[in-house]
Amino acid sequence: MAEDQELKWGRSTVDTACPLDCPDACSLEVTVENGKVLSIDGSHTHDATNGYICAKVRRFPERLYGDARIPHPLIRTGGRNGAFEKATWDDALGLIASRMVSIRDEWGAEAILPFSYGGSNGLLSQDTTDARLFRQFGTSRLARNVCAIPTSTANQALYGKMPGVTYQDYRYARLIIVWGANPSSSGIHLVPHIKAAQDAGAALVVVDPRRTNLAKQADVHLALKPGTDVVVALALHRFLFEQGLADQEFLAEHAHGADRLRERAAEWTIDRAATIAGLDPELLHNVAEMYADISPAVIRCGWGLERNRNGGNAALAVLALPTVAGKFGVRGGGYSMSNTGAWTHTPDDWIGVPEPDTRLVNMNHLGRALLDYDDPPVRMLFVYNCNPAVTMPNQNRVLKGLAREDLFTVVFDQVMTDTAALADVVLPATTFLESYDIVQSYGLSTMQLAKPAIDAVGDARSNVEVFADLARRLGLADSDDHATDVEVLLEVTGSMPADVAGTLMDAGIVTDPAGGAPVQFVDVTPRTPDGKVHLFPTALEPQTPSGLYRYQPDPATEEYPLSLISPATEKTINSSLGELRRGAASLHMHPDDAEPRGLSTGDHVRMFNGLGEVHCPLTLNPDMRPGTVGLPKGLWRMSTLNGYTANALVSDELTDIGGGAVFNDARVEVARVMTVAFDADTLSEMASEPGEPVH
Ligand SMILES: Nc1nc2c(c(=O)[nH]1)N[C@H]1C(S)=C(S)[C@@H](COP(=O)(O)OP(=O)(O)OC[C@H]3O[C@@H](n4cnc5c(=O)[nH]c(N)nc54)[C@H](O)[C@@H]3O)O[C@H]1N2
Ligand SMILES: Nc1nc2c(c(=O)[nH]1)N[C@H]1C(S)=C(S)[C@@H](COP(=O)(O)OP(=O)(O)OC[C@H]3O[C@@H](n4cnc5c(=O)[nH]c(N)nc54)[C@H](O)[C@@H]3O)O[C@H]1N2
Ligand code: SF4
Ligand SMILES: [Mo]
Repeated sequence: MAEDQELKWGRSTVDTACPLDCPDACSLEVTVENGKVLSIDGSHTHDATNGYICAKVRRFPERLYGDARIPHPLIRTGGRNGAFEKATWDDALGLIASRMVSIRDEWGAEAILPFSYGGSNGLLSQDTTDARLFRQFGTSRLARNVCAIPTSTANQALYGKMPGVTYQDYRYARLIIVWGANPSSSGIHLVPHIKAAQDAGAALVVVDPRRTNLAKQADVHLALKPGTDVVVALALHRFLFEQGLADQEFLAEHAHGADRLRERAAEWTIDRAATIAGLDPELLHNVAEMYADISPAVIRCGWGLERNRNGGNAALAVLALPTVAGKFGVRGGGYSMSNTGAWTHTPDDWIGVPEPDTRLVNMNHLGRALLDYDDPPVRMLFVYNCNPAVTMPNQNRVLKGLAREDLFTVVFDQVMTDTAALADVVLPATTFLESYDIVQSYGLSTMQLAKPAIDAVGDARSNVEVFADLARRLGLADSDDHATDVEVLLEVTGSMPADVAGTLMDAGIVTDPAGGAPVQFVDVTPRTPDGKVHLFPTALEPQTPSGLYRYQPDPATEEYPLSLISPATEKTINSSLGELRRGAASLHMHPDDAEPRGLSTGDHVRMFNGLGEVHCPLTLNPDMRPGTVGLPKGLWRMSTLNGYTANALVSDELTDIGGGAVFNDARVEVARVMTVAFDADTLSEMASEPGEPVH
């Protein structure tokens, strides 16, 4: 038997990395037997992974070989409601190319809207051959604003995205504030380091409307009303300034704008902020004292606090705290947010085609773009690395747009998502186990090489190869160069500093230039033009209708009094792996909200507002904040009882700063449809979220 056949027909392990949209970017050991993936587990290549991974990625073989996997290209025949027919790649890409040309000729190339987000978050599967193709063709551009825009705009404005405190350094902190993040679900490798710090005597504060697992173990849980973080953080600023506890020396040396921040904070006494946020003023006062007194103190700023009308100002006010309190300069002190600013390379280094000045569409406005935009109207939507039918705001608008007879929709995905089910052409994509990628962590400091463990399943092809093929068909590619994963891998690594690329290719992992565990203001400093912290980033003020550090009141009405939040769940990563969910997901509600509505666990309820309604089972959960209900993010349409997800209730208004989505700003009412008797299994599955995890 030839050597490669022996490999294919024996058992082997492959070292690779997880590129899903998760801050941890685990290093993986994949066991392959007879050409099929048998199991996936964590390896020790990446210290932070420490040999274990989440349960959902251990289940990834069920996606690889599951019924939802798209085996080959599909073309719909017979109009919007016609059936899919099996097609060859040649037929499918030929059809797409000819439609792109005819749409451009009739409407202009801006009538084509490419639509993508995280998918596999790797450097190869987005912003390589795809960007080159769409830029050259002159399509509309997409502002990828669905996530992390308010927080990253704040982090950029204040600190130029200075690299943050790494997970392993949490053990040096004496005070940890986990603010709007739920790492027990959304970045599990931070949790043991928080526990280690607590074991060594550190205090833990959690700021979250839900009593998460970490909140249960915290010294103080600030169970604030969603959307009120800005006033809570401003009250801490006011306390620091008014009590003479602000670090004036540090401010004078390293920051601008402290006076203007102080002015805006002046109205937020502890009492007033506590009233708005629905908190016990004494608890808030305790946290203010703890933060002033205890060092090293670190704030883990998550993404839960940005997804509302005040999200950008909330992120600004929270991230400004370590500057005002002077918490930098020691290991375990400062903040952690996203580490994307740590590298020197950007996709523009390898795309090689300048971005045209074509129409820019905010992805949160997909429904509006499909229904309302003219000049030109959107005639073709090309979706990849994304599942907008369930993940974007104002789901009814999005679904109505996708139902347009005169829209030509291409969906390129691994599985038959809710968006793919509405497409005209469906293309099968490889997963990270079938192609190369480069995995750059946004929570930690590493970049890793993801290698194929198996051949592509069915007819699946990688993004790199499909967009390169399409470009050739459109006469855009100069030659056959840059058409395979390996060629593009070399091109991307060729744009990086030689030592970075060399270590990545040789060792499979490389640490960012900040060195992996930087002490803020010692090893790294703000990457703003003058190296200072800009506490009052005036350039943002004109783009912020409410003004910087200003609070916009709660949008609740008598008709829709409850806040709906939809946080990450350990069962899926966004909607990826949602096909593996058993049964309907359940709405979680505090018993105090259920009682006056006459609701109990197991009821089939309808949750509604002016935008839409969702039917699902109900679970009473005392860990929810009264007045706030929760349904997990990332549900597929089959996971509720009427085929709509939380996004049917979420408006496509934008955040105060950055144009982000307001997923946690929905206000709703809930009523019973009927009482259903669930079996014990289903009830225990329902009880496990969005309350808490199973690790
Ligand atoms: N298992 C799993 N992991 C994931 C993901 C996933 O879907 N599943 N998604 C990934 C992605 S794309 C992202 S962006 C990150 C997100 O990860 P996180 O930053 O953890 O964000 P969320 O899960 O949206 O919300 C975190 C917490 O914020 C709380 N929250 C909601 N509204 C507010 C508010 O107004 N203020 C405050 N202080 N808290 C609030 C929620 O109750 C929740 O516990 O996770 C990544 N990791
Ligand atoms: N209600 C509510 N909605 C939310 C949120 C919330 O908090 N609440 N959170 C939001 C957040 S934080 C985010 S980041 C967005 C994410 O929303 P999306 O960007 O839509 O992310 P996914 O749902 O994971 O969809 C990614 C798709 O890409 C596919 N894919 C993966 N790898 C590849 C590849 O290599 N090639 C191709 N062609 N396809 C691939 C996957 O199979 C999957 O179907 O959702 C947002 N939606
Ligand atoms: S999803 Fe996150 S925790 Fe799970 S394997 Fe991937 S990087 Fe690790
Ligand atoms: Mo996200």
